Amino acid sequence: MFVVATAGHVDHGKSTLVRALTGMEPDRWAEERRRGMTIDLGFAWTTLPSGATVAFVDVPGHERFVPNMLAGVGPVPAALIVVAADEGWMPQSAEHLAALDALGVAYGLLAVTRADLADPGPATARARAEIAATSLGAVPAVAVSGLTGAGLPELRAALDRLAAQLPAPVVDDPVRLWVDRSFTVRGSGTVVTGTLGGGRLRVGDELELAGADEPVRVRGLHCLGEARPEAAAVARVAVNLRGTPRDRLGRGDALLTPGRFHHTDLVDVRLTGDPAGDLPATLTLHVGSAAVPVRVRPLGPDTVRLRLARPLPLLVGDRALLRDPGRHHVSGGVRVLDVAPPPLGRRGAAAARSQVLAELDGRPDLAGELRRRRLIRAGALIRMGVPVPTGRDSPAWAASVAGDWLADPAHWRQLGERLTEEVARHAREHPLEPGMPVDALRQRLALPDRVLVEALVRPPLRIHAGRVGAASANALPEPVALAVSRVRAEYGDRPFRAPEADRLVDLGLGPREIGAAVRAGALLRLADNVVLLPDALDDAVRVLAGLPQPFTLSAARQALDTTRRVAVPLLELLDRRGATRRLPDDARIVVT
Ligand SMILES: Nc1nc2c(ncn2[C@@H]2O[C@H](COP(=O)(O)OP(=O)(O)OP(=O)(O)O)[C@@H](O)[C@H]2O)c(=O)[nH]1
Ligand SMILES: [Mg+2]
Repeated sequence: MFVVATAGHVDHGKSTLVRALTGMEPDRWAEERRRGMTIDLGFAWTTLPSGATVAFVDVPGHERFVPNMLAGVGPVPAALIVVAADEGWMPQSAEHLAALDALGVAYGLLAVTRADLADPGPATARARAEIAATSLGAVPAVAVSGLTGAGLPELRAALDRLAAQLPAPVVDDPVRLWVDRSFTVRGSGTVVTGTLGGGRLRVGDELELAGADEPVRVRGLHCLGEARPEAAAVARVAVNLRGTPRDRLGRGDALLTPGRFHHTDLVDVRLTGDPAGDLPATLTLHVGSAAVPVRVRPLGPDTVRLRLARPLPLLVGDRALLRDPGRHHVSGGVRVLDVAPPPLGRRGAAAARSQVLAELDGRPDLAGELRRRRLIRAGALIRMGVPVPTGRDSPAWAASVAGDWLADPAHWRQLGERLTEEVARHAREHPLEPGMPVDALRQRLALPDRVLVEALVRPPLRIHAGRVGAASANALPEPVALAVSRVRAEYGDRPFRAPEADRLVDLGLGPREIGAAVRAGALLRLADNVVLLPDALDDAVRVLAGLPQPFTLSAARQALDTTRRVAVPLLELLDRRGATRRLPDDARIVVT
């Protein structure tokens, strides 16, 4: 299937032509038929001589309904431009063409209608000249009459040739279905329609809907009136959604492959029409079927920052259109350069940004993104529309540095150097600590994720017990190591006697030294100033297990040959570790 949108001035015969080609009524509303005028989008389809199916999105020509027209052409890559032979080129012929040009539509046909009323020659010549100056370039022209049917076979043949020219859709792409209609079908619930430009939809798929917390599920699919288990781009589709109330979504919303799109209300774009300096401060941005008011901030002769009134799922490289609704003026097209641009708080930031934007062309560029963002998750880049190669063909610099984090190679090297410096500085300032805590390092280096710190640690540095230090960092500073070995020498044969506070002072074991020895596992702290050698715990359990069970505090104290100062916190520690259990009468048993 291929999809073509009509374009052209009011009353030039667009709907008549679609009706003549398809036998279907594109004007769906009674009011449209009563007034003989299209108000909203119409949909009709037919089979061409080659067997290809063409679906038309028929748009209104009246200047008041240009926003509806834009919602129809936004997602459609080909246009059938209609000009009446008897009226010739008119204002909305020009405005519609400007819109197609702004969106970069490159495939089209010219149909000069009402050829039974006037010589189609002059209208054809003028229209071809106007069209040739746009993204459509030179297009084939066919003179037709919707009334007599003259020229219709030629137009069908021309449509077939157009279909053959269109680039093949990318069916592996994520789905971004811009909704152009939503309605309720009795017994089925909410149905939305749209033009599927890329990807594939299946019954049962879960899709993301901006602003909804829960994914929405595809309950049924129709293509051109027929139920289908799946639909691949390009296609006109009607999607029945399970459990989604009708008022939750409408024109301008998008159904998305979950997790594949970045919703943004701030984008930097390149203009393809009026220069940045000529734009008013507020305009309407049209993209897909959406129309959103935007505030415009120039950042260069042809680059601007747009602040959207509501977020949209936009990708780098997207084409969109800016229009001034008050003046009925298409200001021009935009190409999205950045969907997650940096804030411009600092002095000079805008000027620097404008230089960066001057270098961008809207083509996704992984190396450039890494250089500018320095550190980013692969998933975040993909959601911006920047593909991240994986597997054997991907360059080494595009490999993740940790988890799914990617880094600019120069920045990553620099971070490694800074990490080493920070660890060395920490060691100088805290000689008794066995290394710098990973989280402190994460904060010093302003890294968003702990795994990045871990990935930056290289020998001779290593991570031990949540700290980064030299591999020998849990060896104690010499004076502390000496003091501990004296404790061992003095108390080794009476392991449950703790040195008295003044003895600790004599040994040079103040609170900081004790802390260092405890962290290094060289001493066991029972309470302030109550320390034992670390093997004392296992020994104590052995001794206590030899007592008649249950045993009292005093029996334990005697068996361990120690004082209450040691016995009380020692038993409490054994309780906490589950080695002993305290009974209601304060006696204890050893847990075996
Ligand atoms: N004689 C003649 N009349 C035509 C032809 N095509 C359309 N008309 C008439 O022109 C009028 C407008 O036709 P539509 O098809 O409604 O025009 P449209 O471009 O769809 O108009 P909008 O959707 O409102 O922009 C109708 O009265 C048609 O009958 C034609 O080829 N020959
Ligand atoms: Mg019409």
